[in-house]
Amino acid sequence: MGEPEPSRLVEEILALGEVFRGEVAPLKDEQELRAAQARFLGKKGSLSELMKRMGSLPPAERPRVGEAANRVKQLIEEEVARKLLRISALRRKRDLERLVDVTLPGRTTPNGHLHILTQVRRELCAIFAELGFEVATGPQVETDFHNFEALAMPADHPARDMQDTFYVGDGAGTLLRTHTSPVQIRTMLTRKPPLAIIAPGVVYRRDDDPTHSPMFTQLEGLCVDKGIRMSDLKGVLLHFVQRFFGPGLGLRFRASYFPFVEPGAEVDMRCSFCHGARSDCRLCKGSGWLEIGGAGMVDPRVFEQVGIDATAVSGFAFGMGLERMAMLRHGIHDIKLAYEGDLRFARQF
Ligand code: 2NL
Repeated sequence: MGEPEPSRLVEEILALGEVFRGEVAPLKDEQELRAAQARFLGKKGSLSELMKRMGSLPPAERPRVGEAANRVKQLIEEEVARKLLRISALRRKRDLERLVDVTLPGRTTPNGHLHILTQVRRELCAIFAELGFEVATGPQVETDFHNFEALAMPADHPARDMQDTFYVGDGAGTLLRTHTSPVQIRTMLTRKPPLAIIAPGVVYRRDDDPTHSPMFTQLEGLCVDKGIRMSDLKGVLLHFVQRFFGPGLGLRFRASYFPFVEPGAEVDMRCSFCHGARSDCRLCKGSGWLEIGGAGMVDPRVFEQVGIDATAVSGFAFGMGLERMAMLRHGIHDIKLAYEGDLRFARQF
């Protein structure tokens, strides 16, 4: 093969411009256009390929070839710029032609809400706050002393058997609290009467059936001062029942036993569903009463354990299950529903 003909090379270079114009004519977007530009002007593009042949031309012929290359390069760049302008103008035109309904509702994020037990706990705290009770909290892992011993339940006491306890570690000393009473014990150890506190919180027992869960929430109350009497207890609980379940509901005490109170009572309220008027009531089963908790006067032995003089002051205490309060108020039949996180349940409250 002889020397390349200079004018042929120049012609081929100049022809590239037309080939490019033909190739990009149908292109509709910027990316394709840039790719085409690279195919012609890139390092391995068609123009570079042609320019390689310039090396074998006599030096005198080279400037013409270089000139042609520059012209084509400029031509291609101008063509790209023109096409880009047209593409963006077209895009803007389509944008403006699009119909936008500004009256459509916006996209909203659904609101969550507090869990039923949180709602009930907060409401009960607010109701007892109206009577001057402060909220006290404490650890869920407790010592045997705070959970049992200080509450007049020594190691051999039969009442311990009713609270099949979750012991932590190797045994006797540490356990998951079976009630929130230890919070009150801790309060009485650090503060002296007059005291009025409520202790809400989760507690643990080896119970598991439709109305009992191994973990549930309790609210206990304690009031210690000079001259506190059983009638104070009844007044406080009556206020609670009427604020939480409805005005006009009555209250009754039935004698009962808790190791840490004397006397002790089961607390019943009038059935909020039938008010004692239906023998076939599904809520109170016709008894006219609903059990809401236990209560009594603090046993002097408890005061002794925390260093309070039982001859100088007296006190009442009570306890109730928050799940039971929620179930009675809303007619929930299975306690497990409150823990399963099923939104169909959660959304009802
Ligand atoms: C129930 C019964 C009760 C208490 C809790 C208490 C606490 C101290 C001293 C004396 Cl520090 N008593 N608490 C008293 C009687 C009953 O709870 O049915 N709870 C769910």
